[in-house]
Amino acid sequence: MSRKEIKLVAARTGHQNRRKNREIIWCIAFAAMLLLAPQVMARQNYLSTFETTYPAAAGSRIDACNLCHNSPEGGDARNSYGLSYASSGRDFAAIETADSDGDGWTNLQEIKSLTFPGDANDHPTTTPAPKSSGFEAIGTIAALFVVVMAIVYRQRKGKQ
Ligand SMILES: [Ca+2]
Repeated sequence: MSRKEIKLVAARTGHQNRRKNREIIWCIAFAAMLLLAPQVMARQNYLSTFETTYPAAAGSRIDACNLCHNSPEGGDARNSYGLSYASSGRDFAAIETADSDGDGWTNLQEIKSLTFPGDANDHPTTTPAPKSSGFEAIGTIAALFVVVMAIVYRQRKGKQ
């Protein structure tokens, strides 16, 4: 094999490796989006219903994933209010008179006061916690997309 042939084979191998890397990155990005999408979809469905049921709470600090989940990002275990909501057949009105977190305030009183009905440490007599936007999952997807695009851009630039 001549020196020219060796260089040609090396260039081809390098090109194939870069192509494989790019395919792997796209697969990881696609898998990540598939994993995160159902969480975001669930959040939007339930929160849309919540916003329709309680328009005054729409866009407030409790209009977020931790209305029903333990963390502001959602997707983790449900809190006591989320469990009540699930066991009611996903009917917010049916659990208005209940006190899901046992803090002495009904769920409806808490929602009207914009405190979390699934957090016993947050009720109408406490100082409101900082607002959670509930857009963390969307931010994560956007950040992941930017990182993947930066990697692809660097690989393309390095190829030229
Ligand atoms: Ca509470």
